[in-house]
Amino acid sequence: MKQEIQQIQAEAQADLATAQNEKDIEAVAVRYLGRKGALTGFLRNIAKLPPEERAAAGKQANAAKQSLETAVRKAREELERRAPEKTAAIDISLPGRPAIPGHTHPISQIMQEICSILERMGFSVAEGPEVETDYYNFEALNVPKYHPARDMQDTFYISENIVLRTQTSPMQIRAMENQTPPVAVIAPGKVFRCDSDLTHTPMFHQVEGLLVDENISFADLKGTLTAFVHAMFDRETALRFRPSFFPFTEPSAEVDILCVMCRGKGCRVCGQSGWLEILGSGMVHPNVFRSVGYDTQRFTGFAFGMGVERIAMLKYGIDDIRKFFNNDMRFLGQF
Ligand code: 2U9
Repeated sequence: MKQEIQQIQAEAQADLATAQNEKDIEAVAVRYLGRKGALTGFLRNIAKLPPEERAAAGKQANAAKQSLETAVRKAREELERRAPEKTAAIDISLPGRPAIPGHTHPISQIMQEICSILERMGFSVAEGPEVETDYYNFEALNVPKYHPARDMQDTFYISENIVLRTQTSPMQIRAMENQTPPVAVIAPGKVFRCDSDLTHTPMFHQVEGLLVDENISFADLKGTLTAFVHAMFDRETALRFRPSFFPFTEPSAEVDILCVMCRGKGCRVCGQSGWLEILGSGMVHPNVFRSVGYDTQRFTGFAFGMGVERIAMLKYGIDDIRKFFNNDMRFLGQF
């Protein structure tokens, strides 16, 4: 497999080295990177490999793809440098290119949609800084220093006590510090984690929700999230709550929805399980209430958090999170 990728890569480089003109370079790009290209075909077949080989094969094939894309771009630039008049023959009688009007980025669109559903349910939007103190990002959320749960989120440290926020929860801690229950806030925004692959980028977006009042129960959490999922996807989308662990909630649950692609039959997108994980949730841990001085005998609350890119990927059937951030107008223009 490794050899196969190396061989494809070597052949592509050799073809590129002999390319004389724009047409030759284009032919190499199509032969290896096009829809029916050798590398594309290889990437498509990765799903058929045994599960333990997929990650390594995917990583290597993607690296080969990126390096070939760079080589093709460089070859074009080199050609343009050597013979600009050949690649850029200008016909001044041609009409100008139409200006493409910009539009809201798909991630912002989804984030606005999530927020507008939750705002209609009565939540207000909280705001706060992207650079946070260790206290607001971790301590106040029941994640003390050296707690093993810190390993769940690879943190970018600015200094010993200053971090790039790894979740949007600090905004909700501040909201609780500034008001007494009932509290119903959502916290949308950028978060940062040292992580990068097909489904993770070092910066991504979250929307978290928090409801605190007297007599709030897990049933309220289930009802709210069910209504949210039905509005975000459709009323046929079933939910499943799986027990989980987060330091800031107890009990905690991860929420799956019936696969939007196969509706539970099992497909590539849901890894044949029929379900897709879309968010985490739980009842707010009493230690979190203690940090903000709330009476833990009187008040209970639920919280939930979701990754916006993940929701967008599921909604639009996108397999690589990085597509959202490459600024390729052919991709972004579709939304
Ligand atoms: C307060 C107290 C508790 C927010 C929560 C999750 C569970 C969760 C993940 C979803 C995907 C992060 O982006 S992700 O990797 N989030 O699973 N978030 S409960 O809990 C809070 C928030 C605020 C004061």
